[in-house]
Amino acid sequence: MSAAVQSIETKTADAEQELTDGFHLIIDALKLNDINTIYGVPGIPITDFGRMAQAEGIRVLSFRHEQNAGYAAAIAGYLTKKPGVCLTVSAPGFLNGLTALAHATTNCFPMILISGSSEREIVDLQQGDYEEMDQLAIAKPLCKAAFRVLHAADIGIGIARAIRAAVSGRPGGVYLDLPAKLFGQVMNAQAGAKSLVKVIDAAPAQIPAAAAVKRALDVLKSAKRPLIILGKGAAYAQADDDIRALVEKSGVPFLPMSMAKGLLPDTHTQCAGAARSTVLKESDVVMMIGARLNWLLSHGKGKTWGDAPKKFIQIDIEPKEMDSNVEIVAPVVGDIGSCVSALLAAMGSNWPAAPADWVKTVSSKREENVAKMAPRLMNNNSPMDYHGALGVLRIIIKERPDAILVNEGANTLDLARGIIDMYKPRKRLDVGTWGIMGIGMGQAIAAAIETGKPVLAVEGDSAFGFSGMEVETICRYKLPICVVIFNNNGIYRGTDVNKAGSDPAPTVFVAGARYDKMMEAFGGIGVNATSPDELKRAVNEAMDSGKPTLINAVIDPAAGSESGRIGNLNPQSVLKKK
Ligand SMILES: Cc1ncc(C[n+]2csc(CCOP(=O)(O)OP(=O)(O)O)c2C)c(N)n1
Ligand SMILES: [Mg+2]
Repeated sequence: MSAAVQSIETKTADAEQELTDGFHLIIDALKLNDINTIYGVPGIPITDFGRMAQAEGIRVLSFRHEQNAGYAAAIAGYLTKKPGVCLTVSAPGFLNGLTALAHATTNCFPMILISGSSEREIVDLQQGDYEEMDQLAIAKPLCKAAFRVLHAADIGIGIARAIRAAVSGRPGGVYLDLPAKLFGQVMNAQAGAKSLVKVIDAAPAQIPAAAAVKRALDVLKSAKRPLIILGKGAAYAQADDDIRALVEKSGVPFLPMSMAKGLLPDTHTQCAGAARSTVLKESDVVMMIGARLNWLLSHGKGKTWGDAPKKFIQIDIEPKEMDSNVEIVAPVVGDIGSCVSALLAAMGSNWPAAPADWVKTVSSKREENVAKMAPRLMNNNSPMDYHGALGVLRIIIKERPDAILVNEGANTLDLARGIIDMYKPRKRLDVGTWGIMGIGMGQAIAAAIETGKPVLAVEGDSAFGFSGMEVETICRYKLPICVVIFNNNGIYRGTDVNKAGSDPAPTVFVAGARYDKMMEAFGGIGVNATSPDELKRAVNEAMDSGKPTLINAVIDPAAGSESGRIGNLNPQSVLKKK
């Protein structure tokens, strides 16, 4: 090589070293803030970004549909208290991710949806650009905050704002719009490095007022029939030891909401899970910790809550949550960890025992219900009913309390929630506030990635269908996930008939489908299980091996009920009854 050529090459290399660009600044900003995993689907304008992020050591998990990547990011946020990141292409990919963003916001999970977008000048003049859409405007009503970055020098601030918005106060979804042009924008590397922001104390503690804490304890102390309700906000807080200490010091029966199961073991002597209707009806003071009085708790009023007057104490980070449905006599506003530790401290060392007659009433009811259920869980019928199949899964989770249980469906969800006891915090992931179908494979994948623990996904056959293609993703990344499909040939039941024509009824699927074959198509293990014994063997094998497995569990098509436990929410036609 001649000296002249060498000198030109060196000069070019020096010049390049002094430059950075949008691609690298985004990667550096994420890494600086300990965001090391991205869930997404590639395409214009983010394909190269994904490659570069992977090359720079970020784990980039490529899905088959953005909605599933979004659900993965949302639950990653819930499990880690860091925003889960979902990366999509413009318009259609963005829209596919948007359901997950809205779901994250509704469930208070920190998540950032990052979408590439088209040329601003063309989009704003509506001149028909490639995948033209005003994504920022569309995302805004569905998330906590939405930002767009136009200049490479603002990437650091843009990502810092997105992170802070997602995790501070009540967590939720954030949208970050990155136009295609931004990725290739160059700037001086030193100035670029300086423009990055490491977010300090992203979710600052919010300490409750001492007077609010005292008021809450005075109300709790006055109770004759107290109850504590734990919501997934309490599980999110990762204040597990203090929450357990508070519940145990009070001696008060506690009721875990679905994803709060395991915060204290469901087998704990104070757990009122199996006496739910009794405690809701008969309690006189209810302390809610990170739980909301929405439809899942019948809005805190009506038949479910009985006739006796009730006083509500509510612990929540969001002041607007108070009085949302009924009067809250003792609001305690702050982050759950700070509130629970303040309550514990103020309870002192001689907190009175919970009223013994009430504790006895609750535990007797619970024992009665558990005893009633026990024989139903031991049947070995073939085809299986829900109870026989769930009876064996219940034992498997008892023997493997570290495993993560993902659960969706109608009957498959409601019955599994009631039957499968959880023993550790944040081990049960499910459909959340909306009762959304489709979270299954995304949650299972993120749970395996974020925790490294084995995952058991218990899925209705309809529920599974919403994210079923991600079994390829599970096989590709060789994740320790065992999917069990409760195959009853349909939605709620597989027995409906269309009396008016030859099309199948809207709630039924192909009878006798073999979902296990789907897994085999991608090199995973597929099993067809027709009895609880077979199911038990197959699940244990999968959990031991850690190999991607899908078990088609054949359930009696007549076993379920319409809409599982929430059939009462279906509107009724007067005409139908004529
Ligand atoms: C996104 C979304 N679409 C539709 C529904 C309505 N839905 C509720 S449960 C359910 C499926 C229930 O069937 P399956 O998963 O097979 O459970 P099964 O009751 O049969 O055990 C559907 C479609 C929903 N909750 N979410
Ligand atoms: Mg079904």
